[in-house]
Amino acid sequence: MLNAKKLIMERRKFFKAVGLVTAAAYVSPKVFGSDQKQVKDSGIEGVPASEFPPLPFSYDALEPYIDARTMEIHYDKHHRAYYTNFMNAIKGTALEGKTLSDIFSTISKQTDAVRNNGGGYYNHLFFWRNLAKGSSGPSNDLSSALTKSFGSFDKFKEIFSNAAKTRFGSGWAWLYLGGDKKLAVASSPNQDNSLMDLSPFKGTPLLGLDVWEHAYYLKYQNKRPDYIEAFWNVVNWDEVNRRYKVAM
Ligand code: MN3
Repeated sequence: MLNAKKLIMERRKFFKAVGLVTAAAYVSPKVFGSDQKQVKDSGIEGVPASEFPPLPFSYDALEPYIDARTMEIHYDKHHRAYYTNFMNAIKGTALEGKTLSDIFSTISKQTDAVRNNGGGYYNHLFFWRNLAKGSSGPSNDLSSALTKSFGSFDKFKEIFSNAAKTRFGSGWAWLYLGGDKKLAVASSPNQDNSLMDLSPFKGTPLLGLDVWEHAYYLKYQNKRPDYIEAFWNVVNWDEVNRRYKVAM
């Protein structure tokens, strides 16, 4: 496990590699996707980090909802493997140096290795930022939009939870902002996401939940609904609010 000092240093390297570089490389909104919708960058859709980015919290930060052992394996084995395999898959190709947004916008033309590992790399970066303990809740703006789209906040949670529960096999549940600026919920198989040109639903992801068994099996075994219920205790609403604001 990383000690505090190491974690801070890793974090600095990460912001240097991802935050600043991508902010500079990605000033204007990108147009992509078959429906030519504008999706604004929020930092992690930029050029892949040159080093594997650190986890933004300690392994035990989300206990008891997500246990330390699961976090360690999920981050250090699964996420790291997606990162390494993705970097190897784009090395020496025309994709090297391109933003993740650009790569995802032509993913139907790329290899399965790029699609699965690129998706896995991005989705987990996204997921870690989605998680925190003790965040407040949706902002007034997001809260109004959730009520408008789903009827109420509780109804949104129910719809999102159902999308996560009913995703057959491995995949993700998403809250995303469509090109029409309306909120919607959907689930994707494997490591696909709403930034990919081949996704049946497209838009800016705001909240994602990993429902691969590796995300919960050690603690919850076959009880995926219990893991989904626990997830609501560790949603980083500050990040969801921030992404919503940027995307709007
Ligand atoms: Mn995972």
